[in-house]
Amino acid sequence: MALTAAGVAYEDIRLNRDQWLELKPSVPFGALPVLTDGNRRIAQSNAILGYIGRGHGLHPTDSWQAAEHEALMQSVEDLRAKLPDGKGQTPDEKKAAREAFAAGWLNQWAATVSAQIAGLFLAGPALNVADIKLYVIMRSMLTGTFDHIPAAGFDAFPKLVALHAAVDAHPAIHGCFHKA
Ligand SMILES: N[C@@H](CCC(=O)N[C@@H](CS)C(=O)NCC(=O)O)C(=O)O
Repeated sequence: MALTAAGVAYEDIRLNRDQWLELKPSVPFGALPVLTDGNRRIAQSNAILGYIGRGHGLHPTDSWQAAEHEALMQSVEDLRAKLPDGKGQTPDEKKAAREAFAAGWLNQWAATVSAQIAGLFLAGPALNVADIKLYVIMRSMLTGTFDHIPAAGFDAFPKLVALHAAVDAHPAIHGCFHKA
């Protein structure tokens, strides 16, 4: 999505399980995504987003503001790590853990992020890669990717709802999820 927003030609390579298991040992940190640019390779989604953003006017040029955006992007990785995955739990235990997470950690995260949104996007009227990062995690929650995370979870945070809607409607992003 960042490359699409940047207007860069790219190849999106998706792997099946066998292809991934073959590639995994050779990939930095043994995880995806990985960006290849010429003969160089970089892993970690936030490093990839920062690289694309800096090169294409989608990341703040002010060093402090860029660090603030990077902190927000990192908080999304924290969110993914904190989300109870239900392993070793009964369905009822998983449900309770997810609901407690939504009411607690996730609610606090949303309040913290919301307080940093200038509006419409994070830094004002222009899209940045951090907006895309926030959009993707919110979208997965709003579309029910995670059981027991209420779809109405962000309703108390109108700036988050507005940012999500603005990224979704952005001409460079809209086609990624919505067919014409
Ligand atoms: N912190 C990493 C997380 C990467 C990650 O969790 N990748 C998952 C997919 S979302 C993965 O490669 N899983 C397959 C595996 O570990 O074998 C990032 O932001 O890129």
